[in-house]
Amino acid sequence: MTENQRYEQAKAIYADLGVDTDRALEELKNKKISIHCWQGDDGIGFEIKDKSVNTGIMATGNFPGKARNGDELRADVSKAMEMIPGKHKFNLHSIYAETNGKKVERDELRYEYFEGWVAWAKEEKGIGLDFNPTIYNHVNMKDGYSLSSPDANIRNFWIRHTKECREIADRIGRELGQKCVNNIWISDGSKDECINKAELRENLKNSLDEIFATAYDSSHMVDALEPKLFGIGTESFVVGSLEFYLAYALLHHKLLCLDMGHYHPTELVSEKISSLLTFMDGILLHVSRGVRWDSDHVVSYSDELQNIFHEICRMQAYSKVDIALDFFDASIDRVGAWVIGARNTLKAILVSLLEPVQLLRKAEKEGDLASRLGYLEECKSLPFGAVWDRYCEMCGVPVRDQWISEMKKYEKEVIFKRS
Ligand code: RNT
Ligand code: ZN
Repeated sequence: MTENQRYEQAKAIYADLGVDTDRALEELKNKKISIHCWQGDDGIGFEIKDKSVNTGIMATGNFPGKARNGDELRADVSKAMEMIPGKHKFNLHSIYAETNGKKVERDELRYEYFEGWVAWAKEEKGIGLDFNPTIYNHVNMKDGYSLSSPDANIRNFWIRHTKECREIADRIGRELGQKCVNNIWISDGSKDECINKAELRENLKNSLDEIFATAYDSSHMVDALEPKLFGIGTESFVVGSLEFYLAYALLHHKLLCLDMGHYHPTELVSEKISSLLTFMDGILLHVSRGVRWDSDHVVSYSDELQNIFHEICRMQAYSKVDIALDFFDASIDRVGAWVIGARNTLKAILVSLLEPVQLLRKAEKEGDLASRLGYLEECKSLPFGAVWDRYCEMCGVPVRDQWISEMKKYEKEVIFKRS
C-alpha cells in the first residue's frame, strides 16, 4: 500500500468522527517550534574565558564530535532540520556570540556578534531566532547568586548583561521580521536551608524592574521568565520559583515559561495551562522530559507531552503559546537528539489537531460521560501514524525511521571525523 493510500484510509476514519485531516495538516504547517542551540554542544558555547566554572546546569555524556564553533553548529542543526518537517526557529544563548577570537565579557555583548546567526537564519529560508541571556557557568555567579545577589556589583553586572540581551533580541527580531522571545532563567538558589529568602527575592524583583525599564515593540521582542523548583546545587531553595515569576509576569505582562522538567515529579504542566491562560497574555513552553531528579532528557512521545498539546488545542490557544525545546543529552548523537525531540513534539501537536473535540464537547455538555471517556480512549488507537507519515512526505523529510540511516551517514561523514 502506498503512503497515499494509507493516508486516504486514515482520512476516512477521521472524517467519520468529524475531523478533517487535510485541515489539520494545513494548521500543523503554521506551528513553529524553537530548536535549542544548546543540544548541539552540551551548552558550552563559544566564549573565550580565563576560567571555566560550573554553576546551575550540566550535561552528562561523552558522545564524540560535538560542534565547536558556529559553522559546525549551523551545519549540524541544518542537518537536523532536514529531518524535521516544517519551518521552525532556532534558540540561541548569548554565549553563542561569534567574536572572532576576541575575549568579550557577558556585559559587553553587541548585536554584531550575532550577525552570522541572522545571516544563516535568512539563508535557511526564513527561520526565526529566539534568545537567552546566559546567567550561569560564570565567575560572577557569586556564591551561586546573580540577579538576586546581596552584592550590588554582582547584580549590576547581570542587569547590564540582561539589558543588552533584550537589545540584541529586539534587533534580531527586527532584522528577521519576526518575534524573538528573550527568556530569562537564572539558577540562583541554595543547596541547603536558606534564611534570607525574602531579601533575595526582593533583590531579584528590583533587578527585573531595572531590566524591563526599557520598552520594546512586542512584534519583535518579547520577555519570558522561567521558574524552577530546584536544580543542581540549589536543592533546598530557588529564588525564581513558580509563585515568584507567576506573580511578576502577571503584574508586568511578561510570558511565563513552563519547563516540563521543573516541577515535582507528580506535578504536571498540562494541568497548569488552562488556569494560567485564563489570566495571562501568553506562555512559553520548554518542552523537555524530567527523569527522577533531572530535568532535561530528550523529549519522548509521552502522555504528558500529548496532554499539554490537547489542553492548548481544546482551548484554541495555540496563538498564545510559544513552543521551544529544552533538553541536552551528551551521551547520544546530538543531531539525533534534536530530531527525536522535535519530531515527537510535532507529532503531539498533530494529534491534538486530530482530536474530535466537537464530539467530546457535545458528550460532556450532555452529561454523557461514558461516551466522553469512550471517545477519548478510542482516539488513542486512531491511525494518526498514517497522517504523520503523509506530513513528513509532503514536507520532503524522511518518513518513519528513515531518518536514522541519514543520521548514521552524517555521523560517519562529519561527526566522527571531528577530532
Ligand atoms: C534550566 C532551564 C533553562 C536552560 C537553558 C539552557 O533548568 O531549563 O531553560 O535549560 O537556558
Ligand atoms: Zn528550560
